[in-house]
Amino acid sequence: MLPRILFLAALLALAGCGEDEKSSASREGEILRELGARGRAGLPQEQLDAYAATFGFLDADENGLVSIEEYEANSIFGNSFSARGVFGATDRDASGQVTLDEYVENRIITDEAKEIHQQIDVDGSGGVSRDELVLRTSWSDALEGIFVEFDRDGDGEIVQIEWLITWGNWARLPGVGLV
Ligand SMILES: [Ca+2]
Ligand SMILES: [Ca+2]
Ligand SMILES: [Ca+2]
Repeated sequence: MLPRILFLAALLALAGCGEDEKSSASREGEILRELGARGRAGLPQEQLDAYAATFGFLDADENGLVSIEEYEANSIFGNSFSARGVFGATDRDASGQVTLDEYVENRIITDEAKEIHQQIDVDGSGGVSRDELVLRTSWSDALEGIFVEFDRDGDGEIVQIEWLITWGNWARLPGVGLV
């Protein structure tokens, strides 16, 4: 029953019409949960505490916010293009500062998404193919519509950054309930 529902929802989304926020969010939530997402509910308190502790380390001047300068100085990415990319993706309201909530939310979503991407990429190519996605899910008709939403450059492999973009957008939709 579920694949049929997902297929119809996928067609609606691709057509870009008739997509009310609530039914759309539950569709994306179903997809992420089928892929194995558990979100905040799947994490022990110690992990959430560890994320908060890392935030405290990044926030060198202890003003409760992480600036790009603090992030570049203290994150594993250093002063790099990657650092600015990750910082921008974490700073959801584009205020130029990352709050504790933004930081923890981003770690919950991206750590889980990376782990699941790695699990699904069974041949270790660095990308998820259609065949690998079939192995993981019960999708049949719905698979193609979902695959193309992840494979943003259309080359037939979902590399980690493509996975994180679509996953991150969906996981944060109101009503999905993962963060
Ligand atoms: Ca600070
Ligand atoms: Ca692969
Ligand atoms: Ca791709």
